[in-house]
Parts: sequence; structure tokens; C-alpha cells
Amino acid sequence: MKVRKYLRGSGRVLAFVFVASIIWLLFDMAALRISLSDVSGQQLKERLIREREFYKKQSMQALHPRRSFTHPARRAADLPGHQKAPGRLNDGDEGQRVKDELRKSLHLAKSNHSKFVDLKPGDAAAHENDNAPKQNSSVKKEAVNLYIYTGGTTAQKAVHKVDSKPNEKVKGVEDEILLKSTESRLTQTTTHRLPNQDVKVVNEKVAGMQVKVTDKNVLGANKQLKPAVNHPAEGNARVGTLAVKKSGVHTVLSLDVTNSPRDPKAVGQFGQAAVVAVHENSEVEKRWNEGHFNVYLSEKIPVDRAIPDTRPRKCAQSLIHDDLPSTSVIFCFVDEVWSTLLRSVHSVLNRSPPNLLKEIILVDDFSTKDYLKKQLDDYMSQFPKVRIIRLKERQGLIRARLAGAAVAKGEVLTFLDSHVECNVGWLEPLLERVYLDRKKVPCPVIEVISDKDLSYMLVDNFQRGIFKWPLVFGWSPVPADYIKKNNMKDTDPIKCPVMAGGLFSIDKKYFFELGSYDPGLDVWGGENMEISFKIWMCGGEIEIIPCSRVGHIFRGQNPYKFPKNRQKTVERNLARVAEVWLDEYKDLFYGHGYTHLLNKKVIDIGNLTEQIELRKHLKCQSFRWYLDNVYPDMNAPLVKADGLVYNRGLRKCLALQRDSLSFETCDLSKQSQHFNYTWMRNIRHRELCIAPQVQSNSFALQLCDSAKNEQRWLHKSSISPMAEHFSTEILRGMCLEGKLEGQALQLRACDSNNLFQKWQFTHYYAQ
Ligand code: UD2
Ligand code: MN
Repeated sequence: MKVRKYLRGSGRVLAFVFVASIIWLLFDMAALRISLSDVSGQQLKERLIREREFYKKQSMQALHPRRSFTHPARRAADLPGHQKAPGRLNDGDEGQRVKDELRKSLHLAKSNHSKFVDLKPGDAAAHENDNAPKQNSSVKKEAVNLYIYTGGTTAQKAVHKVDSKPNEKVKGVEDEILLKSTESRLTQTTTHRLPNQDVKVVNEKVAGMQVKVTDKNVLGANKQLKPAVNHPAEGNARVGTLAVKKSGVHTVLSLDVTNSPRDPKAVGQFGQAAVVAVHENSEVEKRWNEGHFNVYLSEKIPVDRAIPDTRPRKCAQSLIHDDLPSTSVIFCFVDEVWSTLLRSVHSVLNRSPPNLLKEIILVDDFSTKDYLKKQLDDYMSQFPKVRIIRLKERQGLIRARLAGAAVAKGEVLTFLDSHVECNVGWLEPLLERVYLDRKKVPCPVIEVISDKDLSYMLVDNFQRGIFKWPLVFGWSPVPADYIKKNNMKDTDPIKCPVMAGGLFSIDKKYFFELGSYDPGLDVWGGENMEISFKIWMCGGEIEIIPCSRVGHIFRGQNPYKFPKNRQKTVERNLARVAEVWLDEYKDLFYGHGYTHLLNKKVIDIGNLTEQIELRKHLKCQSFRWYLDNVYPDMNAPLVKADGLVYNRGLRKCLALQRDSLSFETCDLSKQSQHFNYTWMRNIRHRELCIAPQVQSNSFALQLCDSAKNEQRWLHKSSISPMAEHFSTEILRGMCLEGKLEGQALQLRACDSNNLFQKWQFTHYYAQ
């Protein structure tokens, strides 16, 4: 009743409003809940999509990381799985994927055919479809842009010789099978590890060089010769097998694909010294000149022999980017010995990752040997990646390399001599440097294959290529304080003032941007100086990569003929290099025994305009910059002596005033008393040089001309009693003598006791 009373009149209205509000509130709340869940659902969905895209992008990145030249450590750290230990072949699907890919590429390689190209000098075969069958294809010719050193005493390297008893190699052979494929010939991997830090060495003389021979009785050197067997399933991550990581880097591949079964008893197997029976010595001698090494023995050694892995231990752990550029390996040769040429090619085929080896180009520089014609064509036809280019005229190694470069399809050019053996893991560390910076020009460590017993010898660490005057190439250890200051490890790339010349990789485009080699360089010699100065002075870098090692047979003589005189060829090449690259330092080159090259009647070094223009165009640095920044330990004084010229008899100094010579009290502050004794052996004051006047037994002041022999005076050139004299070069036995009256100088017969003929400069920089 009471309720009814309240619901009457205005109370009823109020109750209605109250109930309606409650219902409204309930609806509102429900609507809010729905819209909230809607929003969060949408957000979730968006997040999911975003995440999916993110992961997709990341996995894409891992599979196809962007090709860039940033530092690998940074890039690798950005990618997922960076911390992950390097995977191995049995790493589930990934391992299988890699195996499949490798198998596929091996198969692909087998299904192709070799290509042989005839090349006229100055011509080049046009690039062709990579996958097209290559047999006997006649190729469109296009002009080769021919642009183009001194080897020298490359043999003076400190080397270690790997040695062990023949019977011990047998028990050492346990090959590591990486890919269980039926293509066994192509799928066997052996890593012969010789940790050089464990090798004790004794000195021995090999081929005139001081070498260090591993002493097999110490530190178990024999044991080290045993191939290190690493079954993927056992998960030894230290020896890089096919450990491709999703992160875009993998452990360097230690591929060593060889014929199976490899004969462990074969002569020279595992890079060991091979011995020739006494009764065979005449045979050895007979065949020596074919290559200026033990050709007879070389022919007995398998063309695909194993050699010890001489890399510093840590090299096998190096990380390499998955997307390295491919390379064309270019061998140019003239009358190369059959077995060494084949061994060179096999070592590349057997120890290079197939996906990185675009092709091998053999440039036959007009060889005369029959076996290098059809027999070579036939042999190489079994290797689809090998192309042979034949030059119709002898061009010399410089232009032959250019012919190879002109037809190369790989992104990187890798030049090798035709008597080498590439070691395990040699290629990737080179290409990695080019990948990081296309202006880096990496060279492998050049190890020594004995010319006598064909044994493979490892060289000392921290060796770099240098030159001495007059542009003579040589090896020298990296200064110890530099190693210490930079905390250098034995695996670190070594900055190298000049390369040896024969073995290096270079980004193809960069090679041509640099104007390649000076094509005016003939046959052999000097091109390593030219390309080294050019690379450094025009923005690039040359490095020796300790993790990349290639053996080379250093020969006492060139086994082929030079179309012109060998010495003249090399001198001429060097003079071209000096004129284009050395600026004022070219005097040091000429002054070290090459002043005769300054006489244009004696030698024509050809036109240099293009080379000089090229240097300007590339805005290259000066040679002084090169010395200061690249080779600061090089001693390169611009003059032999300078300062005051003191006469011991007169106890006064020579002065040049108003075109006349006189003697004055010595005073360093007087410019008129300052003279240079130059590399041309001139006594020089500004532009004026002193020359003998034979008729009047006197002297003349002439404008300096570096080509003029009469302006040259011998001084301090020997430790004889005449060392302090100025004796003329054109008139032997005549010396400059100081006097106070009349003419300050007269030309008199040299007298070792005459103090008036003895002269002293304030500073001496060189003898
Ligand atoms: C060194 C270099 C070499 C080259 C040379 C100077 C190394 C290991 N070797 O002398 O590459 O830089 O200094 O120029 O750094 N060849 C031709 N045509 C010729 C002459 C030579 O194709 O007219 C070939 C020859 O067959 C060989 C290569 O060029 O494959 C280098 O010649 P080398 O082995 O006689 O030079 P090498 O090692 O004494
Ligand atoms: Mn060589």
C-alpha cells in the first residue's frame, strides 16, 4: 500500500525516471565494454601485424642482408641471432639447406662446359650469359681498354718448411666427409692443420734463401701434419665447415674438395719435400730449364695434392659475410709447366666456395709449347668454370692480365701466377675485405713452394711488402713497436706499402676506375710498383691478409724469353713509374744507378701524357704524402748532402754571388753559402750547377740538367782516400781544387793528399 502511495502522482514520474536511468546506465556500460574490447582487439591485431612484419623483415634481412661496406661487427650485431654460436652442417634445416645449395651449385658447375676464346691483342671477348653452354663458343670481340713492375728479390722471405717422414703421412690421413653425396669426387673436405705457433724451426738454406725447417723431432711436428678431422656431427665449431648463420655471417669455409680417394703415399703429398733418387738426377737437370725449378719432380706430384693448413690458428673461426661478391680468378701464363699450371687451377677449384668462384680465366700469352694448346683445351673442358683466352701475339703479363680483366664476369678480379697452390680458406678472407671496402686491395700471404723439392713452406708472420731504392721490391717485418702499439694479432690484416705483384684481389669496377695498369708497361716488371702507388695515392689501401695463404714457386730466373732485353724492359717500366708517380723523389730512383735512363737518346720510355692526366683526374695525393702516411719508415732524403761546402785546405766555405764563385768565412746564415749535393751528383746552388771546363782546367756554372753527365761529381761514393774529393764523372782522375786568387776553383789531377781537394758538406743524408 505504502509503495502504491509513493507511485502516485509525481512520485510515479520520479520512479519512472529512476528506472529508465538505471536501464540507460546498464546499456551505456555494455556499449562501453564492447567498444573497449573493439579497440583493444584492433590494437592487438595491429600489433600482431606489425610484429609479423617486423619478424618477416628480420628474417629476410638474415637471409639477404643488404650489401653494404659497413663494418661487419656493427652489421652483425644488428641482426638477430648474432650471439648464436656458428651453426654447423648438421644444424637442422639450415644445415640441410646449405648442403643442398652447395650440392646444387656443384651439380650446376658440372653440367656446364669450358669455353675457349681466341683473342687478338687489343681485343676482348664480350661478356656472355653466365649459364649458357660455353664450349667452343665464338665470342663477339670488343676493344680491350688496355691499361697496365719489379718483382725482384721476393725470394728473400723467411720461410718455414713443413716436413715429415713419408710413412707418417699415411697414418695421418683421415678425410673429413662433409657432404654425404654420391659426387664423392667433389665432396670431400680435409683440413691439414699445422699450427705454426707449435712448429719449432731450424734454419736451413733453400734455393739461396734462409729458410726455417720444421724439426720433426720436436714438439710433435709430425702429429700436426695429420689432417684435423672434424665431423660436423661432433660440433667442432672452431674448424669452420659450412656454418652459415642466419645473421648474415658464417664461419669461414674450410673447403678442400679433392679427388677421392686421395693417395696418401703420393709424391709430395701434404706439401712434403719429395726426394728424387740419385739415378734420376740427370733427368732433373735436363728438365730444370723448362721452368727453372724441379720440373721433373713436379710432374710426379698429384695435381691436386693436399697441403698443410698454415693459417694462424684463429683464422678458422673468422666470420665472413654470406653475401660476398663473386670473383674471376685470372691466371696469365707463358710457357708454364703443365703440372704447375694444372696444380694452380686445381687448387682454386678445390679450395674455393663454388658460389664465390665465378670462373677461372687462363690467359695464354702466346705460349710456344704444344701441350698448352689442344691438350690444355681438352683437359680444361671438364671444368665448366675454366675459360681459356689465347693472345695472338706476346703481350707480357701486364697486358695479358688486362685482357683477362676485360672479359671477366665476376665482381672482383683475383690475379694469380700460374705456379701457385691456394691453401684452404684462401678466398673468403680476401673477398671479405673487398666487401667491407671496395677500395681495399687484399693480397694473400705468399708462401714458398721450394723450387728444388716442391715442399710447401710457411712464412713468418707480420711480413709486409716494401721497396728499397731504386724501386726494388722486398719483404720486411712489420716494426715491433707498431705491432705492440696497435695490439696486432697474427690474424689482423697488415697494411702493405707495396704488393709483390702476382697475387691479389681487387674490385673490378675499382680496378678500371683506377685506370687499371699503365698499358705502356712491357712484358714483366714494375707493374706492382705502379699499381701500389696508384692504389695508395688515389684513395685505396693494400693489405696482406694472414688468413689467406697461397704458395708460389719462386724461381731463380724467368723461364721464358723476353721479346727485348730483360734488363732494359724492366728499367724502362720502372722509369715510367718514376716519372708518373714519384714527383721530386724520382731523383732517388735515378740516383740509385739509373742516371743513364735520363738520356732520352739511350732509352725511349714512351708517352706518359695519359698516365699523368689520369693521376690529375683521380686527384691523387703526392708521393710525399705516400711516404709520410703509408711508408713513414722509408728513408727518402731529397738530396745526398746539403749546407755549407767547406774546403779543408782553405778552411773557408764556397759562396755563389752574382753568378760567380768565391770563398768566404763560413756562415750558415748566408744563403749564398748553401749548396746541395743531389742524387744526380750535382753540386747545386738553386738552379745553377758546377761543371768542369776541360780546356781551361777550370769550371763553369750551368743551368742544372739532370741528364747531363758533365754536371756529375763523385763525392763520398766510396771509403777510399779520395772520398772527400769532387772528382768529375766524365773525366776520371780530375778533381775540383779550391784556391783563393783568381778563379775560386780549378780542375787538377786528383791527389789524395791534397787538402785543397777535400770538401765537406754540413749534413750528409746518404752515401
Ligand atoms: C713477381 C710476381 C709477378 C709479377 C712480377 C713482376 C709474385 C708471386 N709474382 O715475379 O706476378 O708481378 O713479379 O712483374 O708476386 N707471364 C706472362 N707473360 C709474360 C711474362 C710472364 O703471362 O710475358 C706470366 C707468367 O707465366 C706468370 C706470371 O706472368 O704466371 C708472373 O711471372 P713470373 O712468375 O715470372 O713472375 P715472378 O713470380 O718472378
Ligand atoms: Mn711467379
